[in-house]
Amino acid sequence: MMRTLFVAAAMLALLGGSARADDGYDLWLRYPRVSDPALLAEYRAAATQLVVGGDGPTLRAARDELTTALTGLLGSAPAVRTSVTTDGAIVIGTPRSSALIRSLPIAAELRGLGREGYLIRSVRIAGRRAIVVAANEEIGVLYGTFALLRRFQTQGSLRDLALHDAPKIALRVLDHWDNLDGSVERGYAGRSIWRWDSLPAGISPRYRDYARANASIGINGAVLTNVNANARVLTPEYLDKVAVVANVLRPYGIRVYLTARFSAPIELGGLKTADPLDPAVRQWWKSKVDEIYARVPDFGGFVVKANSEGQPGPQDYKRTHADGANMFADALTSHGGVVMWRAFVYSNEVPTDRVKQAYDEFKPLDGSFRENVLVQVKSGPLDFQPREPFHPLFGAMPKTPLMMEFQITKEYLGQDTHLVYMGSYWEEVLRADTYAAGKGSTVAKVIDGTVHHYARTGIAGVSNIGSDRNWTGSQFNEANWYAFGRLAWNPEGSARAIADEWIRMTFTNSPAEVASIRLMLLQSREAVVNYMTPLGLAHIMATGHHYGPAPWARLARADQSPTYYHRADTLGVGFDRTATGSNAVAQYAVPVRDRYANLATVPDSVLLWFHHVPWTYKTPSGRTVWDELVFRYNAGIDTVRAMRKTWATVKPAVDAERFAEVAGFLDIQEREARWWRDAALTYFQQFSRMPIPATYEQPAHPLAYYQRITCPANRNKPRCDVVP
Ligand code: BDP
Repeated sequence: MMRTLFVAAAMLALLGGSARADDGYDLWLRYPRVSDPALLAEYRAAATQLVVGGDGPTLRAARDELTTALTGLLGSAPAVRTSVTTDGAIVIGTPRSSALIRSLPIAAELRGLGREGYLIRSVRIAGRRAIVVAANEEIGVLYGTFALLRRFQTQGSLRDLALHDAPKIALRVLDHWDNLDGSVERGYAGRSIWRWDSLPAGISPRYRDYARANASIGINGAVLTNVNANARVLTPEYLDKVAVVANVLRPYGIRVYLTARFSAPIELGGLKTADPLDPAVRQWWKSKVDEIYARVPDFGGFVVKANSEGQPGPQDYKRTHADGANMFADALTSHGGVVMWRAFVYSNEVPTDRVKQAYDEFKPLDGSFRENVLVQVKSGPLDFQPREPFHPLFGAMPKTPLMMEFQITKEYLGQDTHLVYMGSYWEEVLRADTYAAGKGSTVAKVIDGTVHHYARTGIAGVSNIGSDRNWTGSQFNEANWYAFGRLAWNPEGSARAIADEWIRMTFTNSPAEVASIRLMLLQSREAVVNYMTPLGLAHIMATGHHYGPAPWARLARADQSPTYYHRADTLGVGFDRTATGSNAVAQYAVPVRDRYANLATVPDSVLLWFHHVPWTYKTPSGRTVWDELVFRYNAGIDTVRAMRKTWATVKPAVDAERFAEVAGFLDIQEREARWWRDAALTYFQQFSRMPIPATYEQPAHPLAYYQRITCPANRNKPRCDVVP
């Protein structure tokens, strides 16, 4: 009996697909067979035929995806027909591509959905039951197709469907920090997916799968190259390669963008200057842009990092960021291209708090940018720390479209190995209230254009994608790619709901396991904040690779030094950014400013970001700052331990390969969380001179031990040598 049961269970697992071996390559587009028999029967009945009205490349992509997906989910593909002949048809198309779609009473609803929106409706066509996926343009149909598939994948009901949706942000792009030599700056998932050496002849099958994954979450732009740009990508040789990539991505609604190196007119054009007001320079860029559009007619435009971290820029010629951005804008405008001009600028020669510099430079330029410029602002004013307050530029530039820059690749949050769900992070930033136009002026509403009526809107995510089989360096990092796309589509979306979708599509629909994995995801962000930088600490990571703790580091440049950021001394800890200090807090609108500036109202999550307080200062919990630090570091570890336990419980529902990888990484995460705690606490204890209460684990080693641990400078996989 036992044996029969076991065999039956094994067979079921095989047939059901829920536990098949998997390396993560398929992301959330796995399409395993629906295991619940009743649901399977219902879904099969709803998908007997596929009627595709039209034959454009994007509609073909939708058809192919439906065929692949339904074959996987239901066991066989629906018959492709030109008209509805039985119950259970899925009909896709646009009013232009399909007379059938034109004949349906959906014109009014479609009108409000724009170029990329879609509707999904249960209808009767000549008396037969059908589901219609319709949109104004083919790309909307593709997005609608993925939305319908999401229903199947998450085991939602297909009855009486009446859905419609459209993106709230126009430009939803991934920024690849990929170099032409195949390396990836801050990439932890192997090499670049762009195989420049084999292009243009060699087209990796990955390009199409990348495009499918992006289209499934609504990403419509890809910046192929690093912000620390190499002018070579603008040479004819490379533009031919770029054109081939663009051709593969185009049917999936993805436009290609490039980073423009400001000094390219000198490096490639042989000019003596790159002054943005020099007519020869302007002409050079104009011709270059024309050359690009001749190969890539829907080229998106440029992303520019200028006068930041040693990159050339307009200030080299005593011109402003606006002069620089406008030069590119003028070259691009007749083609419909845009400039994404980055606001990530700081200089150690400017004797002011680094977090103030972007605002100081850009705020006065509000109103002086061309219509096709977006200023791209990082989520926080420093640099993608585990937690920062939102960037004060959001809400401060009513006349300049600001776009969000999130970092998916987790440079400062455990990179490939630590499980950290960024959905929670981004939700926190997007929901923060800037008060720019009164209460409710959230960051989400600033970047979606509601608050200042921006004519253009955009959001960028610094990609975590590489050549690894699982694309992103770990199974759970895939969730961050997914969450970025979903929040880019709707910045008011819920991180929790997005987590649920991802889990159901990526791991299992079984409610208990969905709940367990969701718990892990939703706990993970606060955990990493706790074990790395609690209470508003920031930038105490090791220098260079930013992996692991080094609060003791003091570099030649103060503005890159951990000691500059935490300011620990025997009197206390934290960076005074109130009026008695750098006064960075004054960059926020009232009442945000007052809330942060006042010790009585500042949330303890950003206490040490804004205030320098004595070690004995009482936090809202009643504990001193020192005791609270001890408490938080330990709480972070406890959460990781709990995540490990939870993961162990989902073993039966997850294939062995992915289960083992995640379990292995959680083990590393726990060890490294302890490393973080012990290194940080032994270091800060020199100043606080207060004990770690005996109820807590005590650091295993003296401070000097932690200071000796090194990681490879170019850390892209190998582990740091001795992690206790
Ligand atoms: C920092 C990274 C660096 C990037 C820079 C940027 O450490 O590699 O070049 O940001 O965004 O986070 O330009």
